[in-house]
Amino acid sequence: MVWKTVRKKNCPYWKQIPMFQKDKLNWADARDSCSSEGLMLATVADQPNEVLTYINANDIYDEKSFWVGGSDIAVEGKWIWTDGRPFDDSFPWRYGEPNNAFADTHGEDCIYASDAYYDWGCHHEIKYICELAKPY
Ligand SMILES: [Ca+2]
Ligand SMILES: [Ca+2]
Repeated sequence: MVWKTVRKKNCPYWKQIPMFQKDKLNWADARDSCSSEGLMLATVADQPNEVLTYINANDIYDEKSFWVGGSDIAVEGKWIWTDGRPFDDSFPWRYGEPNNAFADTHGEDCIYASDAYYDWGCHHEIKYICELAKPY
């Protein structure tokens, strides 16, 4: 995951932060929204716990649920990142997740970050995290 480098006003230090987006979109529209700005829906494979820590340690927004770039849309139960990488066995899913709830209707094929990671129906509209598409 490539984080945006920012510096707060009057702060001498640059720091790396995830790019949290405030608008609420379904997963596919969130992915397209990131793409339209030359970004990618965030692949948090390398720093999953750092992202959770950031969400929960910072007063980002009231509702702390954000789409990130992974899904099992193609093959149920086979989670892959939008950059094509598979999920590690050690990925910090919430206990009991992913559970593909509502499997008889829409199922849960997209992943969001909150206090942990959950699968959820891709049609829900929530905030999301983009990342830079390439290192710089
Ligand atoms: Ca699923
Ligand atoms: Ca779930």
